[in-house]
Amino acid sequence: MQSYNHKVIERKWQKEWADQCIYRTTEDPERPKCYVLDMFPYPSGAGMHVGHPKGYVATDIYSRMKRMQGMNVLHPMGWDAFGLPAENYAIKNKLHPRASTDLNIQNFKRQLEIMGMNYDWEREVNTTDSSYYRWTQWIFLEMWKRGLAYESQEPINWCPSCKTGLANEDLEDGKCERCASEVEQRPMRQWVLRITNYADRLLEDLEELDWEENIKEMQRNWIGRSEGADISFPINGSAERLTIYTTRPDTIDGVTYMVVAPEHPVLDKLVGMILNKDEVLAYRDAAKKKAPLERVATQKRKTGIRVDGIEIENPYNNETIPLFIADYVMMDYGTGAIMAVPEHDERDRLFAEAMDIAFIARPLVLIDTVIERTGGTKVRRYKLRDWVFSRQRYWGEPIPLIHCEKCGVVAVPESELPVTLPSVASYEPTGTGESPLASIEEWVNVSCPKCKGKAKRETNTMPQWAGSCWYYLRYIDPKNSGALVDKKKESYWMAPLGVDMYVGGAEHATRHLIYARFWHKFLYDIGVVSSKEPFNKLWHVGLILAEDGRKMSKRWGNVVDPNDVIENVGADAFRTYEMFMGPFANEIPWSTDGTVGTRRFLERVWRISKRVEKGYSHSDLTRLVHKTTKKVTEDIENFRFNTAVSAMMILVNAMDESEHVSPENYRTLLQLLAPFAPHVTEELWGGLGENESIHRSSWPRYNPDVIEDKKVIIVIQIAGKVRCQISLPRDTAQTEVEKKVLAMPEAAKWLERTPPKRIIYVANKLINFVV
Ligand code: ANZ
Ligand code: ZN
Repeated sequence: MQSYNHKVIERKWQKEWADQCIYRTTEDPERPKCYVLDMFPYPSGAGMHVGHPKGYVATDIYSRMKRMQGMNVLHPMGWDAFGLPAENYAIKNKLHPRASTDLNIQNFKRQLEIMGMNYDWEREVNTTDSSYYRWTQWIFLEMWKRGLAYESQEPINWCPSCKTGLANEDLEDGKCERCASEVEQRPMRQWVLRITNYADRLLEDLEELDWEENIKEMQRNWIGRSEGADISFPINGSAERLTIYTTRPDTIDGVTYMVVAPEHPVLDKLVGMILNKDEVLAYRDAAKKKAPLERVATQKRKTGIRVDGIEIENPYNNETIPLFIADYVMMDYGTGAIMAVPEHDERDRLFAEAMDIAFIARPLVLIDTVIERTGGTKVRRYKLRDWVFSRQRYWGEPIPLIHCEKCGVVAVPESELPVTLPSVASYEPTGTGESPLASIEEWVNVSCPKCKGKAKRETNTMPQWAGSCWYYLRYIDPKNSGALVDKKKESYWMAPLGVDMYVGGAEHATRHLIYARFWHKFLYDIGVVSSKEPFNKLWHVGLILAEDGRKMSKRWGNVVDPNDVIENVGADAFRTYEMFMGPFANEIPWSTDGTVGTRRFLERVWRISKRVEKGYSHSDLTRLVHKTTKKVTEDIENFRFNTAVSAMMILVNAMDESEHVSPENYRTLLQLLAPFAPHVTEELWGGLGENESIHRSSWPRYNPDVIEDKKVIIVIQIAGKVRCQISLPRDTAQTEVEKKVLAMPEAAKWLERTPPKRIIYVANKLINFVV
């Protein structure tokens, strides 16, 4: 056999697997299904760096093992390709985003192919294909028909540099997540999805999911459900009352002041009574410009001013208390007003200290007493806001609605979907609140589907998150032109609990993962899907940092290109290294030396193939093979890939030290390693005389008795040659061992003619018949 040449082997097997379609998947009711999914990539112009495929390698390994374990595995890949980066690139380079997107996809796909991934490419989806987004539009319309999509004029987050409205989920510390600009509040016409209708289910159904607790907790906080009370406080000298929301009615006796959000309408009603009106209105104007998250950030010093001339009465103890206006109270949460208890509430304490307001320590009161005495009502509230769903940009799904002068908003008839994106001369955002589509008159002006009168298309587009809300359903039936997904196929792959394994970045915990769960629940309600939740099991992938410990970025010049690594050490060593780096969910710096280490490991596996001989067996090695099988199986199942690789390294050391390696033991090693290093194991497998692909062989089983040392493997030597072996309880008496061996036809046939002269027994290891 030749020496290990990864370039030849990897190219050869990738071609062979593609030619033989070994990863093609179809529904098979005879076999249990396993749906293994990656968060699909956004194909950027820069291509992938070594950090991107870490999750893909993991699911590749997992899905390969599941297939070898006899499951019918669905493991697809596709492209999340609408969105700002492609559009910004188009603006800069005067290239249609369609063209740059297609180029980027080709490049990403090539990169995944040279990694030896086992995707069924027949099922590839692309969110920017009109045959795909036709169904994104269809889902939107179904929501609209049921009142779950509505037009709103509320002030929303506006990014002045991206020139588009944004959802709360698109902000990071009050800044635009894309370009880091300070976001403003701007009243704008928007399409909004009523995700809050699903808040309880989104919260409660988390309990059933097999997700990491920290991700669930991030979702719980994002949804932010609380139980409390609305209590109305009389305003002295006015018929108005101030209603506040509190989660701690029991602290009402300790209230020392009240606060309203700067936007609170009660200020307008009381304006005649306010002595420092100018000051109050100036504060209100200044607060408008601040981003919501900047206002609530606890580390920032709280600001506010007293509203002079207004006195409030505590309905529980009739004490008179002052009113403040402060921007740490948000208009869009609760009632936009609070009772402040500096003794018990950290935010109130900070504000009271800054404003020199007294603290008072009073005992807590029973909640029911408070409710009764103040006439309050118990309520439940959420932090989750409805999803601002329209963008004033070009590269997104057109919202399939028409504005008619007579009929109002009318849906594009289903038969006319998809509403395709027209070509425009300029992709530049207009900044007017309309997308560039508004300038294409022949596209915008249509006749109303209802009255045939003059009408105009909606020119806003959908946000980047739209296409990723349901793509996992399209993989199931990617070419269906009559339905989003065939009912039978859907229930085969999704019932009862949805996708079996889902892997991606933790940055999606409160965006994609909440949006997709919302859409899925909606599709469940209208009978399109059969599981209540889309993703039963979730693993988040830890970042790979650059060798210098920083994030990999063009800006730092520390990006490692997987193509270079694969060129040098091969895809198998690359994949194995990414899994060996450390615990899967941890953030770990890249090491090029590390890839050389896993390459050496594979070279040793290769060299051992030359010492594989029939007729020799080694009971200690066999026991280790059983132990390793158990460990690798359990480790892959639980995403402990690093310890799976170390276990195989220990086994390879032992094989290296052993004079001979039996074909059975070597075979098992190759099978355990096959998901990690699919090419080299396939090559060596062929060397053992196997004709079928190793990736279609059955996953090795282990004997628990052998592992637990309850049983031992005794090698049987006859006339100086190892003939076979037997597994027996540890410390079986010699006479018993002899009896058992003589009862074995494979042993007896060698002893029939020449009975043994002498029998040498090495306890628990070997029995030697000298003839
Ligand atoms: C009095 C009190 C005493 C409160 C105490 C808390 C603790 P969470 O807990 O985050 O769900 N609050 C109510 N509306 C608000 C608004 N629009 N902007 C800012 N803060 C607001 O929020 C509920 C608590 O946050 C409420 O209960 C209220 O303060 C404050 F020891 O009332 B609490
Ligand atoms: Zn921006």
